[in-house]
Order: sequence, then structure tokens, then C-alpha cells
Amino acid sequence: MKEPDMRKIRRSMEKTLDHRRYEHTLGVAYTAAALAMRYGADVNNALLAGMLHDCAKCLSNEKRISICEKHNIAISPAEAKNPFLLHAKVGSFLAMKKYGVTDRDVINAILNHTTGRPGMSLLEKIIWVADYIEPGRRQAPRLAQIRKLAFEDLDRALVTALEDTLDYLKGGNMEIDSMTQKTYDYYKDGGKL
Ligand code: DGI
Ligand code: FE
Ligand code: FE
Repeated sequence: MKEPDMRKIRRSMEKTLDHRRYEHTLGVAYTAAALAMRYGADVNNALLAGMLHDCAKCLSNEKRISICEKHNIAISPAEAKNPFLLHAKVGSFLAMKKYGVTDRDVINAILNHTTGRPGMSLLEKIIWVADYIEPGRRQAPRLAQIRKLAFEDLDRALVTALEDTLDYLKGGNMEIDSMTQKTYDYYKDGGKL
């Protein structure tokens, strides 16, 4: 398959995502590119993963579930209860099958962009953090602090944002995917198993 064409992918995102989500996507792509420059990751991979990370966000839950069923993609109990979580898994699948992404690291960055995972690669961390701090985000507490920290110490920015995410989920009585908790526990202790 041909290498993914960024201009085509951007146009496709503009068509398939709603306006707010498309603006968010551009914010994540460019923030991820800036973080890649700062930390010496591949800038094009950061752009590509950022551009595609929410590509399955504007599908219905029914559609996400049917894609999983059709392609034998396992649905965890947490995902069955909160099918919006599936946008990461289905997004990584579409990145491969529809958008021609072959780079494992890019696919993983999309796959793990919501819950994270212990032992993330540099690119996975960059996408997770970029998703949290992109300029269009408004809500999160400590956002200004985490934005600054992201360019000073990526791991500390990640832990701080994970901590606030867990607090937010607990405060709203939302179900915490065990992977989100595991990711936090792992990085809180300095990122070693
Ligand atoms: O798709 P985005 O909104 O850009 O960002 P995302 O994919 O990181 O999703 C963010 C939302 O997902 C945010 O409201 C927190 C929520 N989230 C993250 N981990 C979990 C979670 N929601 C539940 N229910 N359980 C989790 O473990
Ligand atoms: Fe997302
Ligand atoms: Fe996002």
C-alpha cells in the first residue's frame, strides 16, 4: 500500500469529523509535532498520529461495535459499557485499513490515546499529552501548568494529566477502564514496572 498522504488524510478528517472535532484534531496534530521537535521524535509520525487519533470519534456506537464484530476486534467489559472508549481501538484499525498506516508506533499511539498503557513509547506519550493540552482544550484543571510542563518534562506532564483525568472520572462517577488506572500507577512510580 502507498504511504499515507497527509493532505488526503487531512481532507478526509475535515469531511468525516464534525467541525469541533476537526479543529481539535488539527490542534493535536500540531501540538504533537511541536512536542516531537522538543523531544526528538519523528515529526511526520507525530503529525500523522495526531491527525488520525480521533478518526473514529464521529461514528455511532452501533457502528463502532459493528466494525469490531465484523473484524473480530475484542471488546473489553469496560468498552462494552462505555462504547465511546472504542473510538481508539476502531480508530487504529481504520488508520491501518482505510488510511494505509503501516508504522506500528503510529498505530499504537492511536490505539492507546485514551487510556494510555504502561510502557508507552515516546510517540504514544506525545499523542496522549497533545490530546490533553492542544490549544482548543478549555476544561481541565491545571491546564496552564500541564501545558508548560509538557515542554519541560513529558513524563511529569503525563502523570499530572493522568491524575486529573482519574479525579475527573471519579468525581463524575464514571467507570474507570482498568488500563487508565494501570497507566497512572505505572507512571506515578516513575515509569518502571
Ligand atoms: O477523544 P477525546 O475527547 O479527544 O480524548 P480521549 O480519547 O482521551 O477521551 C477523553 C475522555 O475519555 C475524557 O472525558 C476522559 C475519558 N476517559 C479516559 N479514560 C477513561 C475515560 N472514560 C472512562 N469512562 N473510563 C476511562 O478509563
Ligand atoms: Fe480520543
Ligand atoms: Fe482527541
